Amino acid sequence: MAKTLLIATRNKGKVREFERMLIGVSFEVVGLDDLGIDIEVEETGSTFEENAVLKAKAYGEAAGVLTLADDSGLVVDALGGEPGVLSARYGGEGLTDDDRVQLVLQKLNRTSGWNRQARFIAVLALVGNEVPNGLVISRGVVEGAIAHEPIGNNGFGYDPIFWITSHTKTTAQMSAEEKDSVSHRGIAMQSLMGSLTSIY
Ligand code: ITT
Repeated sequence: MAKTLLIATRNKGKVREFERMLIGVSFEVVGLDDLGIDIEVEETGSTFEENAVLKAKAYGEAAGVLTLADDSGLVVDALGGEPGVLSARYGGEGLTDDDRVQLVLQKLNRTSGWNRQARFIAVLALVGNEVPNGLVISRGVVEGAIAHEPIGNNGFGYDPIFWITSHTKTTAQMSAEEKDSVSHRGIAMQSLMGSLTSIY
């Protein structure tokens, strides 16, 4: 019987990306709702690593199965690294993804093209008895710049303003396959694949 792998995130955009990146692996991939896990894990860490491990351990303990968690975000140099680990909550809890995109654009409205460098960072934590020492962490980074306006309808979160110069488009203009091949989450996932395939 296939081993169960829990994707421990409530972010639907991330779920979509993980599901498609895990096509072909011999796991039964499930989400938090499939296992009826309704705990909320507070992201109290100050780094992506701390928060990814916190989420993987808490959800993994609740589920009792192999668990993969992601902590990720947008780091903008001209904003001193903001939104960073606060990316999902930037500007306050009540905002939508579009509101947060507008907030970043507004904060950068006096910042010229050269100074709009940014990166997406993802840290993945895989937790389970099957994992050597119980925990594997992987990190992926993609460099880009903040566009002057939102462009494209694919993806989620800050994708409409994340411009990848080498591809002359935002990650919201990329197909699923294209984003996975360049993205922070795609890169982190590639380096985790070895650990995953050695388990099943
Ligand atoms: P979980 O904790 O349940 O996984 P979350 O959305 O709260 O969901 P994070 O704390 O890791 O997750 O926040 C990540 C935020 O960073 C996310 O909500 C987006 O705003 C942004 N982000 C991360 N990866 C992104 C991507 O590939 N494209 C666009 N925005 C992204």
